[in-house]
Amino acid sequence: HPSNDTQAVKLTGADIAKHNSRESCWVIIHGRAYDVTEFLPEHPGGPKVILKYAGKDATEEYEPIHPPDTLDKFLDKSKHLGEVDMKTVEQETKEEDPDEQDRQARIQRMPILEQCYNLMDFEAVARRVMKKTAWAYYSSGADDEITLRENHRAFHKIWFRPRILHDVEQIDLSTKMLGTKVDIPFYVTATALGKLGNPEGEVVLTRGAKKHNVIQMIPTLASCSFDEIIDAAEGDQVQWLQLYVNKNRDITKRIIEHAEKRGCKGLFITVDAPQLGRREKDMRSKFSDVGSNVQDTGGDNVDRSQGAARAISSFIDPALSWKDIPWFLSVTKMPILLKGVQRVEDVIRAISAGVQGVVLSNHGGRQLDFARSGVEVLAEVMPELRRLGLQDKIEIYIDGGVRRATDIIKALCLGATGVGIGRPFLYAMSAYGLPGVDRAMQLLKDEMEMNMRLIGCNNVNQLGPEFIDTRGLSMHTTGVPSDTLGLEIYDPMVGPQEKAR
Ligand code: PYR
Repeated sequence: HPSNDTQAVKLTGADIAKHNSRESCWVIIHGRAYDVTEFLPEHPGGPKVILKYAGKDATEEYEPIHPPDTLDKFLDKSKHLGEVDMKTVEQETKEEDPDEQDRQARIQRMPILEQCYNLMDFEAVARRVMKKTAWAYYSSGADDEITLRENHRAFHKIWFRPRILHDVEQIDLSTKMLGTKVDIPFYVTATALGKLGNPEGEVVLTRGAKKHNVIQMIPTLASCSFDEIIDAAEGDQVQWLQLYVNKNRDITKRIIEHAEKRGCKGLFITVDAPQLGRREKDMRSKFSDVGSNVQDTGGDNVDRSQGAARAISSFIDPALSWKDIPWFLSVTKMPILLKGVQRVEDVIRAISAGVQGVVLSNHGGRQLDFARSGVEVLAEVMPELRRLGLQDKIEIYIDGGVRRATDIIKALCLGATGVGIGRPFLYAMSAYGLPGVDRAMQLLKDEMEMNMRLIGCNNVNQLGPEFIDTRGLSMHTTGVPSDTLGLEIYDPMVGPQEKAR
């Protein structure tokens, strides 16, 4: 059959349409044809979702969840069949999908960006204008989503002890994270599958982070390729890498070495996800595709009926252990941090193991339900480190539930160097693109400047435990789960409204 790029005559829609079965399955992606017959059983998202597009154009479904180098990496060149004359490809008359029509109508009625006054407003809008599968993947938490809620709720249990009559004319929010000066003590933490929310994907976050001089942590499971996200950075912009450790350590080593070569300034090894948690909202949305740019395992034993998260994570090594840490330290000069530490014993062990930092995190409430919030763990960790004289041996970050600058300030008072923020920027990006991310970050800066003044501190070095009352922090009262986070805890923004039927 026609060979790659040297073909003189383009393939036609009719040529492709003939190969519409499991026995011979061709698909069109971005105007080029691919023979995926032999690849079907290996597809980590399962063969079914490909077969749906056998003999057809699969671009729309494929695009958000596959990094651009996926086909080059995972499909032998002999299966790249060449260009298709797209004029000859029959345009599918799309079934009228009432849900999609409603969504489009809601998009028409979106509030203008300036109506978003805080991070939760972006969530409220995103929830109504994102595709259902995308919303389900981003917003879901593990099991009953108790930890998901607790992450934000925990900040409500910490109260301030502001000081008065301290000259607060000058406020400086800047700090240093792993040696990098940043404008405000948060970073954009790693979240997978950015193109589900925005066709441009993670590079939108890169640009937002540049504008506000904060660090972006690049996810292993990004929709964009790692190099695209690195290339989107400008000047001396600093990025870190979040790492899922592959069962095949050669692949992991290549990823680490490449990241170091491309200038990443920190390696955050995820340690709270030997198996991805059950996110039932995601499972229900019947997501069945794949989005990793790194896994090459998979095969027939992959469970394909469990949502996006499970489909993209089959390569993660559940055998990862403390024994592996010296190996990581030996293969890179980047600072290594453990992301997902959840008790003081493990922080102390991390210090002994020689890593430079930890992120106290429960993976945004997506892993172990009833894991405690990062901020509560922080309150357990710091007094013990101070008692042992270890408080300066390591940088401590937290993530999970940060929605307000007061949350950031509380974490810093307890002793964190900074906080990671994930979902809010995804929601801002999904609803409003880069301007949304820009505004979300600016809102945090404005909130933080004001709140620093109100508690009587000029800069982050002045923040300390004396400014907070944490007596309520260990109280774990758990209400009946209900989706109140972005919608009901304060006077909500209006719209986008459902269309009257
Ligand atoms: C998540 O879905 O939480 C991942 O980290 C992939």
